[in-house]
Amino acid sequence: MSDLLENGTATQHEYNASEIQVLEGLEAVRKRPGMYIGSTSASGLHHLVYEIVDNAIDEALAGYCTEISVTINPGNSITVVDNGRGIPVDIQAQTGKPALEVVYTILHAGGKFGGGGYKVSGGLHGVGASVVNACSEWLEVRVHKNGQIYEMKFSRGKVTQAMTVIGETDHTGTEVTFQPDPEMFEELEYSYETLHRRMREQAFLNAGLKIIMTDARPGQEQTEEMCYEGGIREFVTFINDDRGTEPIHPQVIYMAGEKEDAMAEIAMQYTDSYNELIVSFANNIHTPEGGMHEEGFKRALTGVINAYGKKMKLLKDDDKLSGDDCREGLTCIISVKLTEAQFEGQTKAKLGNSEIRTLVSNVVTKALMEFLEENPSVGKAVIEKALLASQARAAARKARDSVRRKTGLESGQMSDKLQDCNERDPSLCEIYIVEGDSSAGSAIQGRDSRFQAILSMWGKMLNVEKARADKIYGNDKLYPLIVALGAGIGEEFNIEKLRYHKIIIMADADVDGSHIRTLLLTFFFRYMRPLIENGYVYSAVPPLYKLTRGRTTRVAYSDEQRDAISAELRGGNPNIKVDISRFKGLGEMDPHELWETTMDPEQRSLRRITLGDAISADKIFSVLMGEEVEPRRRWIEKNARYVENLDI
Ligand code: 1YM
Repeated sequence: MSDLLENGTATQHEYNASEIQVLEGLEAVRKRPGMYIGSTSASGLHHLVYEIVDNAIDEALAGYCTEISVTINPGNSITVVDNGRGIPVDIQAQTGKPALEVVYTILHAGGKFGGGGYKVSGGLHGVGASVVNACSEWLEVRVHKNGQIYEMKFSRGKVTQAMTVIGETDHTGTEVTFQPDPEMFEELEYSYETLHRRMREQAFLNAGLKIIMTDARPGQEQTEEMCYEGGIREFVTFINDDRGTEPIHPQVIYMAGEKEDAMAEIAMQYTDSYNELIVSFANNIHTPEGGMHEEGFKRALTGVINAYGKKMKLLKDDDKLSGDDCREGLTCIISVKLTEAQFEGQTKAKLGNSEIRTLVSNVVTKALMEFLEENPSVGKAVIEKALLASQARAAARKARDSVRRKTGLESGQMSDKLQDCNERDPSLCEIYIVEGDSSAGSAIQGRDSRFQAILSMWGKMLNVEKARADKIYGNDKLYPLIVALGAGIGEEFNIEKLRYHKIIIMADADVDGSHIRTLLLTFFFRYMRPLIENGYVYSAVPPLYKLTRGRTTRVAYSDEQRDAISAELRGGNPNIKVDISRFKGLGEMDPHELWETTMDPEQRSLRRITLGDAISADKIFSVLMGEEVEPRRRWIEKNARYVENLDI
């Protein structure tokens, strides 16, 4: 085997196990795409774009590329262009093929390829390019290099046009266009929103890099140029603006440092919100499950705030601010770059490198103390805010204790809103959270009471955004839910005590349903986050249509499925009448229907809620329920068609 160097020459090195992959070729990708791009649904489809863009961003990190453009073309092909050096086109000694061809046709393990590159780049040197090629009906690359334009074409991973010089050029760069393979993907339509959000995030993370996002599909034409000289500082300002939270000090605090081949940068600002928002990245990859960089940050923050408070006599000797107190209202971006990032956790979205904890902690300890000492008015505001949070937490504890005494939380007395199941092993138990008494009635009759419990929620739920923890504990809507789950709440939450390992939100497929889902997710996200992190929260998927032909009845969960089933029931005979009716709501289904379509483990479909879902819910919630009028107005205008009936 050989490593390809920047100039296209090859060096010998020992064959090792990680390169066995190379031998599998791209057929492996086509056989099991999920292993390489996660899924073949919308998320996998968008992942293709990120793989190509990542190569361009690596080139920017290496210091050679300043501009990247991403275009959704009519027909949902994608074009990505960068102004870097251009992928090497030299003939590789070992294979006798141009490097360009090797990059696009050979599946290679990360890091093994390419000698150059920035020390702390994603470090993958185009590993994704061949995967994208394998997943594309067709893919074309044009490289501007050495004054010439080289072109090469592929279909489903195979070369259809060898590398050809098609003209001359006065600049360098790479241009890739691909059409995702309809044989592989269930979803073929790109979402401008999704790509735009990701590109904006990348523009914030790579200060000064210009990213141009364009939708060229007829009727949807739009383009946006994104370039943030301030990098993650501007990211913090943007988030606070977007959420409508008001900063309590004018400037964003920025800290950065590096050690050996790792670097860390942190931008933070306190706001008047009661919630913290820490968003972390490793090598520009979002790490929603946190990890060592977040740990290092939190540890240092708590240490510095307490030490500063004591030093400035803003805290008494026996005052001690907890981590949560120190983070209330904080918006923070942490971005680290390192050579060999280890991703762990359920969704490989948690950073495991422990050396990063020390780096981040050292950077924050030093820089934050300096900042606060130079800006005593900010220091004072931060300590006062944390003290208030601490007092609220004490009040919450009191409220919780009193609730416990009054209502027997300790004795585990369940509310009459819960119809429990017989089984006691949590791993076998499910709880359906149902809105409204009529749906709850059907669910109670339709369920399998051996392992399915039903909790009915009713009326308007508490606005979690506007309430501190002390109000949450005593709330009569949330209380039955807290008791039923049995694991406590907030700092005291103990997943070991959880009584059900499937918590299923069953709400209608309409605006009100999505409202209650958003409320519940936000509550779980803020007060019972391990539920989501452990993958215990689900959303039931009720059917949308009922199709009847004679005595045959079927249900459909989407418009496409409705059309397919309707055709199937007609059996190619257009004269046969199939009756199609729309389910208006769960409350309308009889218990038997509800069991068959939505609750029977053999037939139902459940959607597992991810941390990402919860974060989006939290965001929607903050915007809709927060104090600020302007972001709410903007959000409603943008999403008007979804929120017609939403009661805010
Ligand atoms: C629109 C997608 O792929 N740009 C790109 C890729 C590479 C280079 C430059 C590059 C890298 C190196 C040297 C190096 C890649 N090169 C390779 C490999 N844009 C896009 N721009 N010269 C150019 O890493 O040393 C893989 S990707 F391996 F051939 F060097």
